[in-house]
Amino acid sequence: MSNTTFTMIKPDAFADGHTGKILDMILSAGFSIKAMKTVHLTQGQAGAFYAVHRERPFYADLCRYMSSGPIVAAVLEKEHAVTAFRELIGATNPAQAAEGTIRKRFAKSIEANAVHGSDSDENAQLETTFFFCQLERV
Ligand code: IDP
Ligand code: MG
Repeated sequence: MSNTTFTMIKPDAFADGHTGKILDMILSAGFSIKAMKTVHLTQGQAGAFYAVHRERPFYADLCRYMSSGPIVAAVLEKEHAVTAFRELIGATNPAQAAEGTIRKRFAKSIEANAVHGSDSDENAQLETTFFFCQLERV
């Protein structure tokens, strides 16, 4: 198991001023921040990041939403980071997210669900490389 994962504070949560509260929940849960930056993605960059979802009916909306305003991208460290962070953020659909999770507290909808969290060690590595090494060339 790797000890790092990748996260984004999505445009709705950033615009609503929840960045500080979300980072506080992340730090309080025992994660440390290894890298962090604010970025305003282009629609093309959002599309490249979510390419795995390109056949899904919500893909075009998702790319528009993720490029609608600034986000915070960060690399987090903790033991079993990927699974621990997925637990902290809660289910994709906030209606199904457990009490005490970030999405339960801050998500507005299944799309505008406040935060991203990698779903595997492999994707955590790919997503970190995408944001911190490749983004300017996408
Ligand atoms: P995850 O973020 O919990 O891993 P994914 O299935 O990987 O969920 O979907 C990526 C993102 O696409 C979600 O976080 C959400 O913003 C959006 N999304 C997922 N399912 C739907 C849907 O049914 N309608 C609209 N947007 C969706
Ligand atoms: Mg996912």
